[in-house]
Amino acid sequence: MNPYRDDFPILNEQINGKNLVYLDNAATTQKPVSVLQAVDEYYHTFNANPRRGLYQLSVRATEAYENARHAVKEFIGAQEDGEVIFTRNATEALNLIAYSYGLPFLQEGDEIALPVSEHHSNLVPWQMVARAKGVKLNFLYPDEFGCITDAEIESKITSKTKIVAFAHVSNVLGTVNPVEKIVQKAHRVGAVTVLDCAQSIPHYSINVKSLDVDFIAFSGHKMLAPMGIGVLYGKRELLGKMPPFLMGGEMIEYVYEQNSIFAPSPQKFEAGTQNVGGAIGLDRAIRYLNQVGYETIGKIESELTAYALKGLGEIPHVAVYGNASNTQERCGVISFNLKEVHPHDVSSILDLDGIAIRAGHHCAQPLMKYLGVSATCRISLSFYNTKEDIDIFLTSLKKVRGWLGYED
Ligand code: ALA
Repeated sequence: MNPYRDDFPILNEQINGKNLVYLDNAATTQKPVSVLQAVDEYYHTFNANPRRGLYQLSVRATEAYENARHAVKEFIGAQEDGEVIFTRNATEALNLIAYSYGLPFLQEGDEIALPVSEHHSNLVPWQMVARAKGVKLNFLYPDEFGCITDAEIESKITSKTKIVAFAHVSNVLGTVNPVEKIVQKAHRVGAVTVLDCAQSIPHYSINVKSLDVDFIAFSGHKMLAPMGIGVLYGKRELLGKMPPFLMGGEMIEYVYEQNSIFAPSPQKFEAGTQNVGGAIGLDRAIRYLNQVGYETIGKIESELTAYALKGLGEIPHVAVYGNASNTQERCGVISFNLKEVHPHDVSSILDLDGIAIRAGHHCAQPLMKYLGVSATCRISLSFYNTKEDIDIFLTSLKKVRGWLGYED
């Protein structure tokens, strides 16, 4: 039995009279009791607006918020706390880079290189920069396994490239992109790198120094923390020269009638009241992940991924996208289709058995077009899933075509 399941009370819920089988962890993860309790304790006992009050409660809230920043700094191996900016989510972090780095520092004729497999959150903000500045988006296309090849890296990242924005792990195919090779090439041509870690940070230990990335973005809610808290990491020298993204309270040194002097990072990028409860939840989620350990997480998830891929491979009429044969490093995010059945129907029918999967374009429409489909079904695994979860899912999936009247 998986020893972590008891930490996640939601896994005992019943859906349609069946035990919940939660296989949509790439959309959001469930939360352990320790995270729920930490957030609860904050709101029950020391909720106050941080940085503003000169009284006990506000001081405690400020301390907890800044401790959370320090915990993130340690977790990702940043150089200093000021390189960690709290945002609402990865999307907001990526928008911050687009508005505060892309708009001021890119010029007409420059290029932004990015894989066609990017989530819309790491594509649409760059389209905005491209339109505003006359910049070209240069796409890297994956091979049949969903991987970015050396040839693509060499030919698409050029002396014109000023930003290379890419996901560490694809939210559709589970592919792990070759971060080191991409970062090396980007830096050789003088481009900055933006790594979307939203899908990788729940599964891999991330060290910004050894990866040598310039920016990373991730969301708390995909790594056991609450929704509404995310992180932007940026190298100190880059953050230092970037203008603020949002203007308002607490991001200033001094405000005159006609202009303002901005505070240094991270305050410069954190206008308005911040999500202290979310930051505390993230701090606790980091502690939980560290307790389980990435080695254990990797071991459980690789076994489950191999098991699920094998099971899917044995079901007639199932087509798995990307690295179906499990021959290359990958995460437990698996996209597939069932012949002649729309993914929404698959998802709705599985829901009758209490099984939660995602169906649709997964906010990656250019990739869907590249794959020649409009939508896929997707399961995504976490270390708290079990082989039993996968067995229940496979058994239910086998029934779908029959349920719709197909004879085989
Ligand atoms: N980005 C999340 C997903 O891929 C919502 O499901």
